[in-house]
Amino acid sequence: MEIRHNWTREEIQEIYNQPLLELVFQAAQVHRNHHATGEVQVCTLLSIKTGGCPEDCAYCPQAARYHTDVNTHRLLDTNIVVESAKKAKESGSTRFCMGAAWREVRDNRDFDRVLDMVKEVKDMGLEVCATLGMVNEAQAEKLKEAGLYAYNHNLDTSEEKYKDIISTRQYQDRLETLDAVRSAGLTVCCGGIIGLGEEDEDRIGMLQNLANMPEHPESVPINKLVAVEGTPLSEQDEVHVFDMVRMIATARILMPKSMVRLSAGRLSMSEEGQAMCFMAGANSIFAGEKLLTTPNPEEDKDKELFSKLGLTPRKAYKSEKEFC
Ligand code: SAM
Ligand code: DTB
Ligand code: SF4
Repeated sequence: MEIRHNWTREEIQEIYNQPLLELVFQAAQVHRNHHATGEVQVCTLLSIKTGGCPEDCAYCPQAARYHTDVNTHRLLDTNIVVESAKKAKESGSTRFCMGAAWREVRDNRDFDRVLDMVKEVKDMGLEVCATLGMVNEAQAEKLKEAGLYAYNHNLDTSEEKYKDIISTRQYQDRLETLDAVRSAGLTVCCGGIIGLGEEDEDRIGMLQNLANMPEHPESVPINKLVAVEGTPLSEQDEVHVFDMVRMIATARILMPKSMVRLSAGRLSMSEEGQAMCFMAGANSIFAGEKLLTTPNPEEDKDKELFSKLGLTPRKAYKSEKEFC
């Protein structure tokens, strides 16, 4: 099947609103045609600079203006980051993602230190990803030169809903960073969150924006809100796991070759719920007991789940061409 970049709102609505099991069946078929089913990419996250962020993202425990009990810290020492990457590799991760609670990257010594971290982690044979807020093209190029493989920058929700969730920047700012990342030759990791109080229309709008990019993001993380006390969304009703399944399945059908990541929110999902997400085409997870600041399933639990489902971790830097 051809890879499309011209999906209409109506086509996506039709896919998304199908009876759930029909949708999962279709997504599983697309998944089989483009990926080695049973293979799941295992990624580890590390917050290299935590909290104190000037932005006001309503879901985020790291925004300085909300009173959350996140342990804030400045940029970690490079050797701590490298140690953590070593542990991640030993426990089977092939991708290491470093997150900083910055509004944007500045051309200062901290950025030079991040470039060193990227070099060292890349030399360990891990796919290195970073999520540092907004970047311009020159900064994206420096990251690429240092050996960065992917840059994470999410659209999070639809353009219409965005202003209800974040007031300190605009959707257009996100798109500009994504353009800079692409132009620098980095791979793009871009997805969003459900559970912000959005409508189905917003979910569909976000998926349309992702699927109609000139090149699909190589990774599409789908997060379920982890409601954190102190943030404006702390009292938000939890979304049903079937909504995650529906999002993942639709993303899989629209962007057949992308890695679709079952990201934040797994701790509140049953094994059966997660299995259904894998069936719907999710082929990547974050492993390790912590995401950036919130808990994630323990390593042993995930190993058990992989074993029960017969899933195996995917190799690093494996291209889909190897499958076809
Ligand atoms: N500061 C950078 C930025 O905003 O791009 C990078 C870090 S930020 C924490 C990365 C992504 O994590 C956000 O875009 C959002 O999708 C996700 N995220 C943050 N807090 C979350 C939460 N409480 N629950 C689920 N996902 C969350
Ligand atoms: C993404 O889409 N999800 C990850 C990663 N990209 C950086 C972050 C999830 C954060 C969940 C809340 C926390 O632990 O602070
Ligand atoms: Fe800052 Fe990123 Fe959190 Fe927004 S999501 S408050 S930009 S760390």
